[in-house]
Amino acid sequence: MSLAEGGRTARWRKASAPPLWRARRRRDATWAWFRCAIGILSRGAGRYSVLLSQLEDARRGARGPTMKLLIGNKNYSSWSMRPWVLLRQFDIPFEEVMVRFDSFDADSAFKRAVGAVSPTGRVPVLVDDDGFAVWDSLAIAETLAETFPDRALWPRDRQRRARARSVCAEMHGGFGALREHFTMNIEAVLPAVGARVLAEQAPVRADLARVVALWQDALAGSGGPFLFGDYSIADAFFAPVVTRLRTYALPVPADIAAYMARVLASPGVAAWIADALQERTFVAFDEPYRQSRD
Ligand SMILES: N[C@@H](CCC(=O)N[C@@H](CS)C(=O)NCC(=O)O)C(=O)O
Repeated sequence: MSLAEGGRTARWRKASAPPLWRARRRRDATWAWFRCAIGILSRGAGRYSVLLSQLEDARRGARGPTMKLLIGNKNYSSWSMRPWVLLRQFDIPFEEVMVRFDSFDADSAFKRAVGAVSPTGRVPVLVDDDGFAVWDSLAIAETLAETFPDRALWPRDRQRRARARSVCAEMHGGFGALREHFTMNIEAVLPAVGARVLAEQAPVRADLARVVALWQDALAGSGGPFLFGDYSIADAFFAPVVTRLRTYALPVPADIAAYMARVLASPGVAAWIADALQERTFVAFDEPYRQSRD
């Protein structure tokens, strides 16, 4: 049988099919067209939303990055580091406004500048395109995640996202002994201070053990390379802890040393560290043993 004959046969079958079959075939065909149209439309919508976000980026770029982030000295300001590395890591355009640390007295230049945009008088502060200010690192991270939903600043998976939020909140409200005894000082190398504090301070040892356990659990659960798989707010939140462990040469297991190396090499953190090393100011009350940074 030739192809032409085959075609005719098929047409004939279709024409002479009983009315019920014809109705079913019509319904199936309509349904298939409907599904196809939905598929095309939803793929189109996906592309459309990507296009929209690209246009939004272009619009921001064309007008210049107007979203501002007020930060402190990069060598010392661990809370400022978190949203800054997040913005850089996720390629979100912003303008950095550095307000240098001083005495923090009520009438100091720092307090006057930061107090003009935030009632807390502390950095970081995010000031959006309309001049609306958001203070506190965790609130800023949440705001950025909400403003840029296409970037997955939090993990996409619901449970991983919940865990990431838990550990960020834990970092934000805890690890007091580690933070008090090992203030962030990116360019310093202080292994003797690290060893002494670790030997003398049980709460610091407890904080260190908890950080290591937390990172190991997260990495085991996600498989890495970052705490919850891809880089997320959680990694930005622990980035200043990574620099502290390095500054004070605290002992960590090999898998944690490898995670720290990945964080230090990530573009946002690497850029922050490079800038911190360029700074020539030092904060006397953070480093009473020092006269200058030269
Ligand atoms: N909970 C705040 C803490 C902010 C904070 O303490 N920032 C320090 C600089 S790292 C600050 O502005 N200190 C000024 C002061 O203590 O008066 C956050 O997460 O952003």
